[in-house]
This record gives sequence, C-alpha cells and structure tokens, in this order.
Amino acid sequence: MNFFDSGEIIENDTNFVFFGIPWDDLTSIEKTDSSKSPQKIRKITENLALTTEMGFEIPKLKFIDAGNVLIDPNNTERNILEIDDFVKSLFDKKKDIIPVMVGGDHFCTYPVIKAIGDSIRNPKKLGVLILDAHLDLYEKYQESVYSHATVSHLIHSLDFISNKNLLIIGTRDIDIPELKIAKTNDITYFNSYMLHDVGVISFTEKIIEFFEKSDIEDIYISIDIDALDPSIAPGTGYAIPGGFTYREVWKILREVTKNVNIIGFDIVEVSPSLDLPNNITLNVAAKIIVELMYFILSSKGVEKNAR
Ligand SMILES: [Mn+2]
Repeated sequence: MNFFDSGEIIENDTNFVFFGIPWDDLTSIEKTDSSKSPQKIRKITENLALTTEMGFEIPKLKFIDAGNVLIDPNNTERNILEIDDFVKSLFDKKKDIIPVMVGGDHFCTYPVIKAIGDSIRNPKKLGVLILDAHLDLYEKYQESVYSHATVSHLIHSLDFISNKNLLIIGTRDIDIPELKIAKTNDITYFNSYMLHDVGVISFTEKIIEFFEKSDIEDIYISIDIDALDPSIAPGTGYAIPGGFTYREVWKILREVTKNVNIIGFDIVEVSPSLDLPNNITLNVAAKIIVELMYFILSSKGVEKNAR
C-alpha cells in the first residue's frame, strides 16, 4: 500500500494536505537533489508500518495528497507565484486544512509561509519555528536574495513576522555575516548544544515560553533535515555534526504540539542521492511527517485510539 495514495481531493473531513515542491535550484551545494524527495518519500511510506509509535492506526489520519507544485527550474519568480497559488487554492477549498509540504531546498518554505499568512484570519498571531543547523539569515547569497541560505531572512522580512514570533533551533554552523544579522535584528535562536546542556524537557519549555510570551495562537514548523545529526540523517547537503537525535525531535514536536496550535509544517533539504542504500534519511523524514500529523490530531482531541 502506498501511504500517500489516500485520495487527492479535499473532503469535509480532511485535516492534512500533503504536497511536494520538487525544486532545488536555489541550493548552494552541488550534488544535492532534494527535488526528488517528495516522490521518494511517497514511495518509502509503502514500507512503513501502518501505526504510529504510540499505536495509533495511520489510516485514521485524515489526509490527502494534493500532488506536486509545477516547477520551472529557470523561473524563480514564476515558481514563487505557482507556490502561492497552490497553497491559497488549498485554503479556498477548506479553511482549516493543515498543509504538509515536502521540499525541495529550504527556499520552498518562504512562499508557503507567505501564502499561509495571506490565507489566515490573523497572521500577526502566527509564529514560525525553524529547525535547522543554520540560521539561513543571509541577505544575499551568491549575489541573489533568493537562496536556501536567505530563507530565514525572507521570512523575517514578511510584514507579519518579527523577532517576536520567529524562533530558530538546532543551529551549529553559523557564518559571521549571519551572526551579525541575528544580533542586529535581535533574532532568537537556540543552538543545538543548548539541548544537551539543559535537557530536552527544559529546552522544549523554552520554545513554548518564547511563543507564549509573544501571544502566538498558531505555529508553522519548518524542519530542515540537517537539524538532525548526520548520523541519523546523512542524506543532505551539509552534514554538520552535533545535531538532534530523532527521539529529541520527536519529543520536541510532541510537547510543542500539546501547547500550541500547529497550522502547517514542512520537511526540506532531504537529498535522496546522498542517502544511505537503506534510505535512512527518507525514513526519518517520513516518520517525522506521520508522527507529527498524529501529534497534531491528538492535540485537537480528535482521536481516541492512542495508548
Ligand atoms: Mn535551512
């Protein structure tokens, strides 16, 4: 059974809309092919068990697969508009759907968050939580404002985002210009080491506190796979040691989801060609998607089947 082969049309009871953005032309690393990961992640779910770790039956998750956004590798401006249209059309069909995007490089996150901000009632109450080894705060990278290394900068520039509702966690490979931009704009980031220093429970409490202080109602979560340690997620362009374990990410997501409303999430920068032959990175990405959908559904009190 292909896990994401569960329908393509948004119905009255649809909670989650999975879609792919097969676009990796704004990465700075050669040999990455994250554009292939939406299709690969669909495929890998054929081999996953049909229950979550806590024993919830996955077919009870109400999701559909809306397919991939049409991407023209040579036309950045057009792709941004295509993504905007695609995401807005999902909300036009049902106001409370939760988009689940698989990239692509990290740049894909920017047009998705912009479209969500335009589609929800109160974008000023939207928080963005980014898991990433990097700050991605460059103003320009390789002479372009559009890059996977400028994505946090672009998100921060959105009129409904400020240093009060943007939080980056898992950092451990920050360039000097980014460090300066983070300081100047007072952007909060929790580096990866902090989790080991304070423990996962306290670390997660600090994340929740950050958003509570800013009076945030909804959160979008963007997961750059390189936030995880390359020993568990080697299939990505930047293999930086000292990242989160799968279990730490699982626990962070579980606790955050209990405390704040998640209105969408993504997983980006998974490069199948750099993965191990047993597809460990694709498996990690697929598991995170499934477990996070389940956490979100649990937080809404919809399911009664969890142990
Ligand atoms: Mn990134």
